[in-house]
Amino acid sequence: MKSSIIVPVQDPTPFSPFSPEDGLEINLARVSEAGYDGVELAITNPGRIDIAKVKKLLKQYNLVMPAITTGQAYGIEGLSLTSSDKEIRDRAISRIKGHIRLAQEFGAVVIVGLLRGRGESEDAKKFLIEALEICASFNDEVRLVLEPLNRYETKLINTVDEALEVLGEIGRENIGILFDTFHANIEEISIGKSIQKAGNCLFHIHIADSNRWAPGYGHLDFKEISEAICAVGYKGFCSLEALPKPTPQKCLRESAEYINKL
Ligand code: LER
Ligand code: MN
Repeated sequence: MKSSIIVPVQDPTPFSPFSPEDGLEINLARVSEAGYDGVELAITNPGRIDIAKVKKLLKQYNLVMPAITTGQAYGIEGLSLTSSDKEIRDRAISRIKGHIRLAQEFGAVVIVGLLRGRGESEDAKKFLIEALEICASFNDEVRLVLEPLNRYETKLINTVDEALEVLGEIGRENIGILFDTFHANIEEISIGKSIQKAGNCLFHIHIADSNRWAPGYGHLDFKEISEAICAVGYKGFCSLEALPKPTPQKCLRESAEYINKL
């Protein structure tokens, strides 16, 4: 299994052992040294990214960028694809288009996690489908991934079944599913069966244990998970998105070993 880890670039995230204040170069050096194959950058505003510099650093540290995380624009700026305010929806769509332009440079998938909002507006699902249609047709060559999130973060798309229903409405090949083991542990009846259902729509994976600590520190069955991932022929990355527990150092190093062994 190819491994990657989330590195925040502009604003902090609780789900990474890294802090943006340390700078991208130092953080990528640490990622590479710990044994990861790739890095998933958490980017609030893609317009402020120096593409040439990121390419140079990835090359220097022998890393690739399989995915871009976008949810900070919701947490920090309140952008949402399903807001009842059309201006906010339009700004969220423009932001995703910026991520798509950036993703094309790196062959990364663009994650639609919390940028879809908490699903509170009555028309949330309709707005989500409209927004994803616009974003997926913006550039056929870039893949988007819709991430089922647990009910305490959003009411909108908690399970693989719900995500597949939305993908069916959109009917485009460049949109698939990001499967996050932490959310699935809360929402799915069977983790293995839900991976099986995602099938060839499985485009990206986030890894954390049941308590969102590094894998191996909770009670998730990663043998079952890795068997299900292999059975659907998934060849992409497993990206660590965990609290920096039990310690940032252990989380960083032991997770790379854990994922690389899967
Ligand atoms: C995003 O990938 C995610 O899993 C969310 O739980 C972040 O809030
Ligand atoms: Mn996730």
